[in-house]
Amino acid sequence: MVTESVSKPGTEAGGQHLKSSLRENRVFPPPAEFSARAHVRSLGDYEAMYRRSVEEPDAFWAEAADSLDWMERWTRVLDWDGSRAQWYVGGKLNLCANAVDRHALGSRASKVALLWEGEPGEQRSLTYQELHTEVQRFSNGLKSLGVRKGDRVSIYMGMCPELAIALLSCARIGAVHSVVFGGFAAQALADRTNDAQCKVLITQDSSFRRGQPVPLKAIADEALTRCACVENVVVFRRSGTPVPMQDGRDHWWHDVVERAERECAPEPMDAEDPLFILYTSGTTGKPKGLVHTTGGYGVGTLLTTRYNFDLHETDVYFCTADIGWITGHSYVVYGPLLNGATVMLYEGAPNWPETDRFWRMIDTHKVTIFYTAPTAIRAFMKWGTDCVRKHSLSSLRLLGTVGEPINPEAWMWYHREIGHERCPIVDTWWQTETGMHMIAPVPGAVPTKPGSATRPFFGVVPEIVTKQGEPVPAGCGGLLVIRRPWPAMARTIFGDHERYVKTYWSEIPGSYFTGDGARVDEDGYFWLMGRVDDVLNVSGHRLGTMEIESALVAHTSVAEAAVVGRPDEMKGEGVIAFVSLADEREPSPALKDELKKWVAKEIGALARPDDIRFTPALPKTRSGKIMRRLLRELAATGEVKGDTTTLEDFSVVASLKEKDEE
Ligand code: 6R9
Repeated sequence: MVTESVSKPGTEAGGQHLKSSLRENRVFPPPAEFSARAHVRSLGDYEAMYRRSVEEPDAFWAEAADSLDWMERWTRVLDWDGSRAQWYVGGKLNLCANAVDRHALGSRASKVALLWEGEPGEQRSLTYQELHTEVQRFSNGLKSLGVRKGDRVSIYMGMCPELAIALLSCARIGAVHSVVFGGFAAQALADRTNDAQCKVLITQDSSFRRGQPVPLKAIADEALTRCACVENVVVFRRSGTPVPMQDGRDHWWHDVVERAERECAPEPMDAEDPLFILYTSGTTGKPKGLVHTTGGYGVGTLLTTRYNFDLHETDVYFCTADIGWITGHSYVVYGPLLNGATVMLYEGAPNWPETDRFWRMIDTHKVTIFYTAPTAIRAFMKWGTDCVRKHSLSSLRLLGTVGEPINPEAWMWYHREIGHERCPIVDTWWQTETGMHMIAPVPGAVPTKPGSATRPFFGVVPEIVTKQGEPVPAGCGGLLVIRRPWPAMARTIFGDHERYVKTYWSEIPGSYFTGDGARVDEDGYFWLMGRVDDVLNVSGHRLGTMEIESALVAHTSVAEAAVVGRPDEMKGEGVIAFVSLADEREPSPALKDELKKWVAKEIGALARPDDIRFTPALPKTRSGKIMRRLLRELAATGEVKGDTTTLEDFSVVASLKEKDEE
């Protein structure tokens, strides 16, 4: 039983630090002074709005859509046949015009849109008017390279204003952007660029991370040897490091915009025209290119940004996510800019040159809203409070987290050390697929509990069910599903609608299958418990075990590989690979190292295994399936207690255990 107690903001009920979120019972009501100025000011107001949003969804989402400027009004809010959703049917709009033009041409012309710090310390800011100019010129630049409505554009850059400009320019001319995180390796970039059949690739010479240049153009060049679809490459000069330019294919960003006309009218887009593709890991080796469309995504990100961050005109908003992930798409670029916010962008590492970099930036730029990941918070905790307490942080009024469940200790530290017990913490549960926040406390209204994402956003109907789709009683764990469509949902997997329907809408018929486990307490609060499939969450980044396995078996020394997650205090989950070697290859520490490096080179440093364990064979069921459950148990605890009755060869487990005891 979970017992609830209400405490004043800033006090810990019982004064205890509880390890397990299952036993967490602290409740933090929204600070009164925060609620007084919030968009939604009481739990009653939230509940009334929520009730209306689910009882009259069409009316709710129709009203929400009025926050965007439409070129042609839609005729129906939603068409849904169980596998294909169409939101705002017949509507026409342009999201770049909504994110930029209407602010630039209205009262926000001289308001700062983007505030940037490079890792070495440079600062730049662009007003909405300046952003408008830059976006129009780059849009024309893309057109001059033959990019047309519907064409796909691959983007492989670091965090800088030009990255946001690249996304917005694609949106302006109706091209579909496919951003690949700058930490991915050449092969991953090539695979994604080929899958989406991108015509153009936008990159930069290099960016900075921990004082070192990240050679993006060089990595892109390697990827491009495997991408026949790419005709033109645009290279932004960020650092000035020399890079080879291929005649006829590679063009400097500054040359492209210099030649371009100044004015570019935004393309009228159908509400259901694709806006972007973003790849994410699934349970097979092939990442899924999730397709997000224009109207519903715009409405969903605009509304969640406004309510969940309680965004106001004077806010300075800083989300530390890279634009290469969905958080960066929805809550660095689209959501905040659609609302006309001032958005802070930072290029590099949080501990460069010192561990107080974020806190320094918050004070310098008077950041009011700060949104980061639990894994980052755990790193801050490790770095100690000295570097935090040197800074005032008095501009902050709201904190957010995303990417993985937050442990209550990290929540409390964030609350105390960064929020000074004055800032609500908004724990946002959502996914690449959902496009927008799905479960999160509306901060002026919903009391928070450390470790819980709390309650659903308006119009979202989550439920916990068994594998058979039966509802489970309050307090019991089960599968998290979403009962009905929402506007920012991904519409399909690029080129594979069947996989989309099978993965998301068939597992529990009639519902969206999230792949997460969760439970609900008697206050209707959701407690997320992690993935129930073969997807790992390493430092808030999604990784498919199969992707890492495919990379490993591509190495000539490897016969077979199985990858599992192991609980990790800092990263949430660590990557453990069990590897059986090809004939005549001998295990050695050198080979371990080589395989770790190999994975980092094939996929990216984020996928590098924390540990590799050699084994003569992998434990399999009689039908030949690798018994991951056993391996997970072994990786976590060093022993296997679970049921092994279907195990093919008991000696395999015995030998794996011996290895562990070495
Ligand atoms: C936005 C994003 C999605 C997966 C998701 C879940 C985990 C994200 C969470 C969370 C608990 C939160 N996740 N936010 N778990 N509490 N607040 O991270 O998208 O990269 O697609 O990952 O991340 O497991 O299913 P994505």
